[in-house]
Order: sequence, then C-alpha cells, then structure tokens
Amino acid sequence: MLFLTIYPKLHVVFALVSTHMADEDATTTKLRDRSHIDNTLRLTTAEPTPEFSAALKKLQNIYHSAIKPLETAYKYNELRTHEVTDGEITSKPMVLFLGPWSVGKSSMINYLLGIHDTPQQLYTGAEPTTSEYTVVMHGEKSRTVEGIVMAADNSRSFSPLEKFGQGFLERLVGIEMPHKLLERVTLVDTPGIIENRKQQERGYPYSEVCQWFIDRADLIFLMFDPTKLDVGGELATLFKQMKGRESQIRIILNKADNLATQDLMRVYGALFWSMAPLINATEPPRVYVSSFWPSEYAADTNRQLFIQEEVSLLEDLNQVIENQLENKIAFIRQHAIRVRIHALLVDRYLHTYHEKLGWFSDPHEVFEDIVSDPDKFYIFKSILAKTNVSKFDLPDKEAYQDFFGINPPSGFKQLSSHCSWTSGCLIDNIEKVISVELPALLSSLGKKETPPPAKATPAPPPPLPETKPKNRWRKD
Ligand SMILES: Nc1nc2c(ncn2[C@@H]2O[C@H](COP(=O)(O)OP(=O)(O)O)[C@@H](O)[C@H]2O)c(=O)[nH]1
Ligand SMILES: [Mg+2]
Repeated sequence: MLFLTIYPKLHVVFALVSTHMADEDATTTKLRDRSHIDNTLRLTTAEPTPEFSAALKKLQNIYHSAIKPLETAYKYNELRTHEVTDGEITSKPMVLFLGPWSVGKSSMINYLLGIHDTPQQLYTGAEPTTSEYTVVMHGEKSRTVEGIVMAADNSRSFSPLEKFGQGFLERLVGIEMPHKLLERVTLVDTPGIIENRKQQERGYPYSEVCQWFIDRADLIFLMFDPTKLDVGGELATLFKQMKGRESQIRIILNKADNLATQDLMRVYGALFWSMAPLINATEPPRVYVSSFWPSEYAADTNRQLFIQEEVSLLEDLNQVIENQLENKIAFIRQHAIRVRIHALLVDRYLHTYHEKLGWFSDPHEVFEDIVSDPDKFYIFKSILAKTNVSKFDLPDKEAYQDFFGINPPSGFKQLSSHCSWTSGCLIDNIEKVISVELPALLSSLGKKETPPPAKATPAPPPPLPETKPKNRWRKD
C-alpha cells in the first residue's frame, strides 16, 4: 500500500498492464451465443416494404419541390450548420457510440456485428487508442473508405463534414461491409472523451464535429466503465450539446461483468449522482447495465440480468429502426420550419430596408443600421407574431450579422416575388408542407402492416427468464 501511495503513477501503469493481460486472456476464452441479436433485430426476416420505399420517395419529392427552392433562394446553408443533403434523406438511422476511452465502444460494435476476430473488426484495447471517427456502414464488399472520399461524395450523408477541414477528414474513416444489420443502421464509433485534454490538441473543431453527429444521431449510446467513472469537463460539455436530444440518449454501464452485484449497485447510484446536474430532462434516461463484448460471461456474474438488459437494448434499437421514417419525417419537418423562419426573416430585413431607403440615403448605411440593431425595427418580433413560429426556433441576431456580412441584400428578392403561375409561391408551398403534407405522410405510415412473421425457423435464443423484459421506450 505504501508502495502504491509513493508511486501512484506506477500503480496506474501496473493496473493497465494487468487489465490488458486479463483482456488478452479473455480473447482466448469461449465466445457467447449471438443468435438472440439476429432474432431481436429480425435481421433474417425484415426487408423494406414497397410502402417504405414509396414513402421515402415521397419525402424526397417534398424536399426537392417545396423546401430546397426556398433554401436556395435565401441561402439557408450559409446561415447554420443544419443543412440537409439528399444523402441525409435516404440515409439509414445512425447509432452514435459516445463515452470515455476504453469503455468498450469498439468492442460493442464488433460484438453486435459479430466481426470479432475477423479482418473487419475494429481495433480494441485498454489504452486510449481510437482517435478516429469510424463510420461502419453497409457495402457490397468489405472495404475501407477514406474520410476525404466520403466527404466528396454528395450522395453520402457525410458530405457536409467537409466543412470541418482536412484535419478532421484525416480522422474520419468509413468501413463498408455486407451485413444484415448495416442494411438497416449505420454505426459510428467515436474517439473517446479524454478529460483534461485541450481541445486544440485534436487538430480539428472537436465540439462542432460532436454536435454534428449528435444532431443527426437517431440513437446515442453513451457508455461508461463502472470501474472508472470520471465525469469531468469534457463530458459536461457533451451533455450540453445533447440538450434537446435527450430522448435519443441511452446510457450503458458496460463491462458490468467486471464487478460484483453490490459494487455495481453502488456505481449505478454514483453514476446518477454525478450526472443528474448535467441532464436537463424531466425523465431520467434509460440505463442499461450489461457487458457488450463477445466473450462468454464469467461463471460468477449475473448472467440472466445481463442478457435481459441486452435484449432490452436490442429491442430499443429495433424500435428506432422501425420508426426511422417517422423520425426522418419529423427531422425534415423541423428543417422546413427553420428554412421558413429564415426566409421570413430575410424577407423582413429586405422589406424594412426598402422602406427606410430614401432618395438621398446611403444604402449601405441604411442596411448596416438595420442589421446592427434589428430590434429597433421589430424584425424578430414581427416574425414571432406569425403563426407556427416558436421563439426557440428563431436564430439569433448575431447569426444575421454574419449572414448579411457575406450576403448583401441585393442578392435576394422579396418573398412576394418568388411566385409563379405554374408552381405557386415558395412560402405557401413550404407552409403547406409543414402543416399538411408532412403530417399526412406521417399518418399514412401508421396504417402500415407489421412485418410478416419469420419463415425460416430461427436459432433458439439463449435461456431467458419467464417474463419478457419490459421496455418502456417501446411503443406497443
Ligand atoms: N470485462 C470486459 N471487458 C471489456 C468489455 N468490453 C470491452 N472490454 C475491454 O475493454 C478494453 C477497451 O475496449 P474498447 O472496445 O477498445 O474501448 P473503446 O475505447 O471505448 O472503444 C478492451 O481491452 C476490451 O477487451 C466487457 O463488456 N467486459
Ligand atoms: Mg475504440
């Protein structure tokens, strides 16, 4: 003990070496049965229905005919980071793996895909290793795709990442492989949070990149290792970024096989204690306590509980896959609302500008006056007075100072000029999409049939307790 107090660093090194040895041993141990993964996720039976493809096509049409024209006319993409590309409309649901380093993110992906010990497996190790964002996605054959290639391809949902620069693209890597699960979701492995590390050391805007992925993730697995819970500044920032995405977050207390039940309960309590101030939601997020790696459970661990938790998590994932169109429609509608507000705001700026512009005034000065103090001209207030505009959706004034700094008013026409005999007015079209077409598309999905039962007899699942695990995230 004295030895450890005097040489605390040595203690850490020693601990690392011993975990590593334990992990090495583990790879030679018996592997777990994985058949329940395929069964719970219905990987062998579920195929996209014609209704699904038709609805996706309709969504694309709506985007192109009524949202994109307004986006282009008012240069929405230059305002914020929320632009939508074609690739994003057709993209699969994205599951984001976040958390400190060495909590088992990469191991979990290997386990879910069953690629442990194959050439495709993601690297795992006890030391902080992964400094890359790895996008694991479906492809006809197994291959690696460079970040630069992924960003250059407009049909991929990752092309907007180009704006984070070369420094980031060098740390972005895609892995394609033919896989039933990847036909339904895309998995994203992230570099672990390393507390006490300065942001600039990463060589790219870490927070912005994280935000980009968080905004788009359909499910966020926030993972922890119960043997080293450190909730520090970087994690606190992450929670701030996840505001508004609480319903996507699932917390995973991984490697639970490393602890005795009583210790696990203590850690569970400690985790909530340290996270409660960071989470701003009325309902606590769902926590899964289990061990997501390929090795068989140790003989003295709570196997039943862990399997039950794992099946619950898989059902949760399956629900997200099944609800993907609903989520996508909601995402596109939210986007349409923002585009509409942006167009209304630009129109209001232009309207005020033309109103104030006298014969002898300097146009530049007049516009500058409006942009620097829009409140004097009731610009934002007048937009809020419109129907369907929430103050939470309004961008801030500063954003428009930047926006008009690069886009002078002469580059825009007023909304009333964006009308044609054949296709109507842009603003009316987007309003119809928000209040009629997208809600109608959403309710048409509710009438879809449930997928047909399995034809082939699936492999028997591992022994489970009598009662089906309850999952309150699941809509029955
Ligand atoms: N006991 C145990 N060890 C695990 C588990 N999952 C991962 N590990 C080990 O933890 C270490 C870190 O895993 P890794 O997947 O590389 O973590 P990442 O940095 O979060 O991607 C590796 O040595 C894994 O073998 C688990 O469920 N139980
Ligand atoms: Mg990793």
